[in-house]
Amino acid sequence: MSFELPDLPYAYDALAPYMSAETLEFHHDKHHQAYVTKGNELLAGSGLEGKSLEEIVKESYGKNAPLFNNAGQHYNHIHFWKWMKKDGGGTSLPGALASAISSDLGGFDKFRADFIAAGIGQFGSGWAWLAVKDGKLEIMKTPNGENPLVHGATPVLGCDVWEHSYYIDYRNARPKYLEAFVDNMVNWDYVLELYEAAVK
Ligand code: MN3
Repeated sequence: MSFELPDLPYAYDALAPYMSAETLEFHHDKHHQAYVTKGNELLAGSGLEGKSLEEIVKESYGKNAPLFNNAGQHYNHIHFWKWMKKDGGGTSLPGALASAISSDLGGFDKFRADFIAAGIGQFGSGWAWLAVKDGKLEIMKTPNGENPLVHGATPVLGCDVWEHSYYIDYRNARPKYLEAFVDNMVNWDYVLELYEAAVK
């Protein structure tokens, strides 16, 4: 399948003041579009043209770095837009998710602290993740376009910590951006949807 840029699931200014329209215009229209355009160029002739995006990500990992970087980032960003919503975040989680976070990760406060620490601790560009591995939730971090799929896990929430995701709104204050992501932007209903699909 060839890659296609999805529309944002909300208006460009929907996440302000936590993520500005200017950030979303650059991040979605320029950065994500570039992964799509470059990914399609690299997909042609790679032998993976007929595969799903998830298969392309997993099968190019460690074998075709240029294709992997762009396909991985395409996958990550498709979900990233859906992992946020207007008036999202905070502690009102759907029950099944709250109880899994409680049993697997020691409760919401510990999840929040560990997820933010993963994003702060990712040196340079990358992602902080909540993923399901062997039926349990785990916090992970990965560099560049990598994601939990290539580590035998299923991502259910990810925060882009590339500077292009926060520099316009937060300058170098990555911790403040991560706090705003968890407290004011996460779309917990979408996280639950992916969690339920991953554990069934
Ligand atoms: Mn990005």
